[in-house]
Amino acid sequence: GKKGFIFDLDGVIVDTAKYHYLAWKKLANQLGFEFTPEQNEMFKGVSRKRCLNILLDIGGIKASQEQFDTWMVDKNDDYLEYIDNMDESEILPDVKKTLQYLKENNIPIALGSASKNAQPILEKVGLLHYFDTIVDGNHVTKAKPDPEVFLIAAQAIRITPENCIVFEDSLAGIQAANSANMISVGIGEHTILKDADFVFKDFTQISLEFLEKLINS
Ligand code: B16
Ligand code: MG
Repeated sequence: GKKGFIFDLDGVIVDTAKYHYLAWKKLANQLGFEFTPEQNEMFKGVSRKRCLNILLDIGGIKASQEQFDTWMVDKNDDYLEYIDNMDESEILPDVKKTLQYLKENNIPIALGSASKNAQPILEKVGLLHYFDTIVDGNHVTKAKPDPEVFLIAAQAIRITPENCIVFEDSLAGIQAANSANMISVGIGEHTILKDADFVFKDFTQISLEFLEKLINS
């Protein structure tokens, strides 16, 4: 059947994890504790609300609903300042080449991200026009590893799940793709993404021949 491609955003298309980290670290420091890059690993692919819950656990802080909401806004305001300075130089290597190849071959392309800031980020780096649909944190009720985000994306591009190929950098995202019955391609470390059907360090390791094989499989 006809194939469709679904891309995660953070860690696959751009490296916004570093900006999430700086914004969470600032909040942690304001609240009087440290937040390390290692701890930030746990935040990848995880919703903003869930991240704040984990952060407050790390700091041993109990928050009222009002404080919680304020800190959510503070963190995002900081993050938006970083995003505002993004440009196409922040697109990860060979991502654009991959999108271009798919576009030239009339393959539907979707975004499947946990981020509520996905659209402005794609606009900033100049990739928005490649995407036939954007499914992000504003459209889903269940977070990865639940397959909801990818199933909605597949439906939007009118491709059956078993004909969708998902690119993901988080284990939860790979699990989501697998339980949606999609082909999962991990971007990152074999040791972390061991459930993926394929794993590559980054898009420079993905050849056009490999994409062609996926398209014709
Ligand atoms: P926002 P992805 C995820 O993006 C990030 O990996 C995760 O660290 C972040 O907390 C989440 O988006 C929510 O982002 O605060 O912008 O709504 O990897 O699913 O593209
Ligand atoms: Mg990601």
